[in-house]
Amino acid sequence: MRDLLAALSELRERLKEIPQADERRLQDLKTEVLGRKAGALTELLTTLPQLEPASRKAVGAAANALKREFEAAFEARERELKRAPDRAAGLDLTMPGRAQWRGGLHLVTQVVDEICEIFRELGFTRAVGPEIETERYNFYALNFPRDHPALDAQDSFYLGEDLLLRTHTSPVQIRTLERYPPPIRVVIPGLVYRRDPFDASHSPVFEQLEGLAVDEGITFVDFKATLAAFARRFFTADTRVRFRPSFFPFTEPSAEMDVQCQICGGAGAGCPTCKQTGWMEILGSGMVHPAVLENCGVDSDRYTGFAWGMGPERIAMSRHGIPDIRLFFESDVRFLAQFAGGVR
Ligand code: 2U9
Repeated sequence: MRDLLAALSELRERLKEIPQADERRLQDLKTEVLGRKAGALTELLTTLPQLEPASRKAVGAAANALKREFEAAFEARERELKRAPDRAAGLDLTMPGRAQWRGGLHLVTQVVDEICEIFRELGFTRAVGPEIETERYNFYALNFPRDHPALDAQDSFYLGEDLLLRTHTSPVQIRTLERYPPPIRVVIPGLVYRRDPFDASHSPVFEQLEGLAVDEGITFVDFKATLAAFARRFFTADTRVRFRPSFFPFTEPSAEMDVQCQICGGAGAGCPTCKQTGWMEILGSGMVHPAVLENCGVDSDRYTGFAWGMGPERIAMSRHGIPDIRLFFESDVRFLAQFAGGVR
């Protein structure tokens, strides 16, 4: 009995070696103490049945407790040794991971997709076209006079005598009219380029979204009702709209459409977003000029149509009260992440 207790306290001394043991020593120690055949503690436990019942219980409990202590100490040291190479390399793999940034859609892309989806429900197809154009597609087919200032190299990015970066997406409508017979209903999103300054309200490259409907019997009422329906779906169902007369070479008559200011709700007073008017201009539009239809080989006695153009950056700015267009092009994640949409 006394021998057994002495053996136990001797083993307790061995326990102190574990935290310092290297990998090899740890394995040896484990075999010496817990080994199934000749482990000291295992052997000690096998002698228990020979003890008289009174001391068997006390020694057994002490031996089992010591066994658990050994097991826990071995496990802890084994875990530590496994981590040692990571620690040496300056890594701590037990640290919690950083949240993954999965990326998201740019606010302007989200607005473009949303607008296209509304027009899809109204029967419009999405189309795209080249960013490098000829003067015919970018200007002349659209009824621009030869001396229009937009044709000047000061206003547009020319790449050669008759090649330029498109200044609007309208050439894609021309290509559509040339290629497909009416009825036509298309929306065309895309980047356009102008020699504008890069300031709070201008950028030399920006997104545009234009639309075109051409068919027999299309009237001014179809035009106003379609664009008003769009505004009420994109903003709110009770949004008020108004049309003001305007001028574009490719539409006659032409109009600009305003919606009630989304920031002040139309009140105007003290609102910087609508400059206190209570209204925000969101698009330019009109009935397609007969000369444009004829330039594309479409019979303007038989067919009429309407067209419009809008700037998704400006629409996003008016919806969210964003004060500076440059924020869309600077790739500052702190700004963009506020609007991070789903992954496409
Ligand atoms: C064809 C016939 C007609 C497209 C139109 C506008 C009016 C317009 C601007 C709004 C802000 C461009 O993004 S913006 O700078 N656009 O005001 N665009 S009508 O009319 C067309 C286009 C093609 C064949």
